[in-house]
Amino acid sequence: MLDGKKSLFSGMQATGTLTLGNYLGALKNWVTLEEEYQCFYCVVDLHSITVRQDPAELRKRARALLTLYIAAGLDPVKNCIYYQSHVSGHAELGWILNCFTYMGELNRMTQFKDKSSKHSDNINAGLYTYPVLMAADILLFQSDVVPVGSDQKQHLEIARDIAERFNSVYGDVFTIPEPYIGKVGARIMSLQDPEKKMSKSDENPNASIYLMDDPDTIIRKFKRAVTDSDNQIRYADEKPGIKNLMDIYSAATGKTIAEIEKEFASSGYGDFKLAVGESVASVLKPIQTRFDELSKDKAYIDSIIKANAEKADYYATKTLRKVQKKVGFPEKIR
Ligand code: ATP
Ligand code: LTN
Repeated sequence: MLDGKKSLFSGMQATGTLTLGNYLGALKNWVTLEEEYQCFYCVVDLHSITVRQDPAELRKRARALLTLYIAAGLDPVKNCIYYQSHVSGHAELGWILNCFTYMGELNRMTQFKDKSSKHSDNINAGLYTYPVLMAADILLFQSDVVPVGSDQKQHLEIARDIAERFNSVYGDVFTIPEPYIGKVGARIMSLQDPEKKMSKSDENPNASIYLMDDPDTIIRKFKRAVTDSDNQIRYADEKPGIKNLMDIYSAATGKTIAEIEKEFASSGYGDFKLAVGESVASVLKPIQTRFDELSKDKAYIDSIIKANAEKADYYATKTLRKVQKKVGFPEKIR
């Protein structure tokens, strides 16, 4: 809770171009939550450097991501949209929480295992303690809910464990956050390997739909999507490719799986793939147009970055002061 309103935090890394998975699994849900919650949406650039980045490229992508949050429909006055690196409380609370996290807990994190096998030349301590910084992000804003895709569930659990551990020593300092995982689109799979999640860091561009892909590219990628050979549009675990396309179509059109099965009862994969492609292209079109307009308005985006960093810093500092006092740091003489 913050100022009597339920609070919400979420973030994305500027590690690549956002995919349809990021949109359907996270961003799309975010837009519906701004009335009910005090919302903080962060571009988590501190997290991004757990993998080596080109500095100019990171800065560019981070700004594009922040702009995309707005283009996707987040009102930057109602929602606090900002860069993690502009609010030093994230790193400061992260350090304190490191001292309340066990190595055994971190050893169990699947994202660490995945990322360290992908980046075996750079298994750094930041990659290992990533979930602690993520816990700090969430707890800094006394977040009640955290909307994420299902791959982040394990990180949410550790954030709750850390908060409960801290509270059990020092009293009720942190709100215990709940994950908010949308019903449709929580796990969009790769178009080339439907056993794997669609990911912005996938090397194969045909595996992902990027939010900035033009309609022809989108339709072509869906046409090439890996499916099976029985040519029936049926939602079943043994048909992961078709299941994924049905999930995407459902999230893009609002139709239920039963409605989709009925609609395509007498169609083949070709027609279905085309319909999925067209529905996705039409969902993305207005976001792309808005993104292009916003990107040209440097002064407007700068004003949002400045105002929201101040707002986020205000709330972050409030929690941080409380935590510093609890753990026994001396008060600053002002
Ligand atoms: P990376 O490839 O760099 O690990 P990513 O594509 O997995 O990135 P993140 O930045 O880790 O994306 O995630 C941003 C948000 O999007 C998170 O809430 C995450 O759960 C959600 N998300 C990511 N991929 C998917 C997906 N395939 N389906 C649904 N949600 C997803
Ligand atoms: N780990 C998340 C990004 C992230 C996040 C957060 C999400 C960092 N801090 C706090 C929700 C809340 C990811 O990789 N998707």
